[in-house]
Amino acid sequence: MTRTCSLLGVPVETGAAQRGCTMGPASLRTAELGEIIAGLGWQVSDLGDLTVPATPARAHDNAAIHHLAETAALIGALEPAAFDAAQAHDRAIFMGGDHSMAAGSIAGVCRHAAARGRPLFVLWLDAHPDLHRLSTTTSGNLHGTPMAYLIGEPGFEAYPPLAHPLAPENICMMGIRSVDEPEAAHIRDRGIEVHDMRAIDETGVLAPLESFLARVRAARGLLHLSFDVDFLDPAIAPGVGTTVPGGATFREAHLIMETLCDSGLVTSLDLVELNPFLDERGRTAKLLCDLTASLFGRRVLDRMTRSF
Ligand code: 6HN
Ligand code: MN
Ligand code: MN
Ligand code: MN
Repeated sequence: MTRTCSLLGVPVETGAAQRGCTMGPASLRTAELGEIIAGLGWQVSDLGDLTVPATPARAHDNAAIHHLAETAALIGALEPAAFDAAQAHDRAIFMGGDHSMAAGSIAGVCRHAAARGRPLFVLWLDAHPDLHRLSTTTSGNLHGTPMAYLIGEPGFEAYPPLAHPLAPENICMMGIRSVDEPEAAHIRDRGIEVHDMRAIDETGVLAPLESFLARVRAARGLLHLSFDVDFLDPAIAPGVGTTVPGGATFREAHLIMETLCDSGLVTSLDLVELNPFLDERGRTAKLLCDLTASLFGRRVLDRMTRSF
């Protein structure tokens, strides 16, 4: 039976310091994300772009915060759209947009998992843990906060109430190499599994990934992948506003996607932080499409040039 996949664009940039992420979904469509997945035998439905209602500005005690009302409205609009997309398709893709959107996409997918009576697990590929509370962010960029909201940290009254918090023990973070002190405290207190770049240098990506996937499988969990472009080394993925040196290589990233494909566990994913304004001739968008193709079943041998 043909498997189904949805694409939903979430053109937002209000959570980031720099503008440009609103063009992310358009860039992924130009790089033919949908056509590539369809070519791998999936039935693809492009649901278009999410529209977020306009809201009056809202202040916070933390004066660094900007675009609070817009972010709350984004979460409110995306949570039900993500729930519906996950309910209706075998795999749902959310095309960002900056990473603040994960507060809405993962909240919706959490509710979907709960409706199926299954626990949700999240593989978080990012240079950053995005674990700030609204009270601890000093940049005020709300893409640094979705994970803290999702695990039910206090102080998020300005965001929509969260019906199904994500269990911190169901999170695995890889690629981390830029952590602010309040975020490090949450990682320790909440016991979040983090494989930072030093750990990946030491063990490679496969051993920690396979042990996480074994946990997901044993719990009969659904798996959401949240892929932040800055997980990748900036030398291969320049189209992002928050580059941090020392990121994952081309092969580390493909090996993760190929292993996830073999596991059959991924039911939804975010592709976030692509900033086409900073990209070079679409190469970051094309790389994201190529990595997604590995997740959807493209094999190394299929990538070979067919000239005999
Ligand atoms: N992202 N920790 C930094 C901040 O501003 O709070 C960086 C956040 C980056 C967020 O890359 O999705
Ligand atoms: Mn992020
Ligand atoms: Mn990041
Ligand atoms: Mn910060």
